[in-house]
Amino acid sequence: MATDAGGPIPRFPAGFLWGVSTSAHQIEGAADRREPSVWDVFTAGPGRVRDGSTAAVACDHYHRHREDVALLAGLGVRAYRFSVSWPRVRSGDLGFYDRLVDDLCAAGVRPVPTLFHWDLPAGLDWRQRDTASRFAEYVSVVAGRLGDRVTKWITLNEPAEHTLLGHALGVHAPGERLLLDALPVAHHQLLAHGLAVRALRAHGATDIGIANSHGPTWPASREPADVAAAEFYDTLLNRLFADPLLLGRYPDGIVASLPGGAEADLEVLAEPVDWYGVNYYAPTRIGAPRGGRTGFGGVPLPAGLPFSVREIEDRPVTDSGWPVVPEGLTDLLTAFRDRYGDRLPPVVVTENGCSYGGLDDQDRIAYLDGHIRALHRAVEAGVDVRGYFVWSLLDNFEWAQGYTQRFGLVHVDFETLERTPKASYAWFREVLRAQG
Ligand code: IFM
Repeated sequence: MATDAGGPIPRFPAGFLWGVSTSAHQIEGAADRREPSVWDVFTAGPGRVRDGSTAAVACDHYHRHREDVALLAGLGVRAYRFSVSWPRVRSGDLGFYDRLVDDLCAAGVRPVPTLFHWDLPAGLDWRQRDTASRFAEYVSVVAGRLGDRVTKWITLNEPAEHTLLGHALGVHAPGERLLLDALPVAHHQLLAHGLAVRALRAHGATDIGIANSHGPTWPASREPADVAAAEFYDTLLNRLFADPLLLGRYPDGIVASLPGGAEADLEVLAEPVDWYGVNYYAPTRIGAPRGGRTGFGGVPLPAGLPFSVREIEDRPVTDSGWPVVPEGLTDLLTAFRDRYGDRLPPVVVTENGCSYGGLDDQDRIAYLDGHIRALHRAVEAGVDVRGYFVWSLLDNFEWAQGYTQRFGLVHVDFETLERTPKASYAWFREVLRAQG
């Protein structure tokens, strides 16, 4: 099976960490057993989610986690990246994560919790600096409870998307439309990251990373206006979130839009991490503003931004409309190595995956096969890559797309909650077996 999509996948270095990812809000359900998050508030509003759904039940992982741990064990992954729900911890229910971590350890699957994956407790706000301190306090509570069994930690998931989609464009929770005035939200999350690293270190943690989303930015043409627009976008998506952590400075032109005193925080933001997590899905083609509305991953962009998003033609697209560009992963990682040099710690691909329907999901197999090979080319080019996590174990609540997009290796019937492994699950299991 591992050879279906084009010969055996080349061998990755010994100790390479193979895993799958999920997040709390997208799979747990049991919303009645925790405090509300900004996503509960957001989805209660009309027209926010494509199919009108909410994550109140989702995959009901909260009650079915044993079945899901058995699926992980059957798949043969060494690690499982999930997220801890801050609202659930605030309601006093750390017991759920205790049970999950115990069951994972018993099954020989390493728990890799993400401490924030967009489900901010309702009432907190990333525009407020104080939210970063509240986050560090919560991280300390979680580390105190789980740190005897959890050794690998992720502070934040994709602060770029949470800033852009949630606070600049308003298509994700909390639904703010601040455009470039959303930049303080980015700074406060990065501050939260640095404070969380310190809190985890205080509990003895030695294996800490972040899951940042990155992708190559392709200028629409060589015209200076297109190149300048692409550089601006690249700064927003890539450098804004990597430079402070890895170089201890913000990219040129950003500081003026940040809260006063942001530069004084850089020492905290640059608190060293043990590895750097990259979520990769696709490149973006960017050109000069065209005056009209343009789209961003299916989301209409307001006029007035200093760039426009252009279509990537001649590529297959997934069900979510994202182009399939495996070599973008090789290019991204080699460009990171070139830009950050010795400052770049070992890299882990903390998410990569695609939305396709059906149980015999040959498109997903081809996608994953292509991207794993592209990752191997980055290894051959000298990038120190230590792990790869598929997004996602289960079909789940895909944010503003509701249940219309299926990213899982395992199909979930959202009426009965029955889990059915797809062809891609069997294929990935064989890949893992072949990798030893
Ligand atoms: O489902 C999301 C995940 O929560 C964050 N990264 C991208 C995935 C697919 O859109």
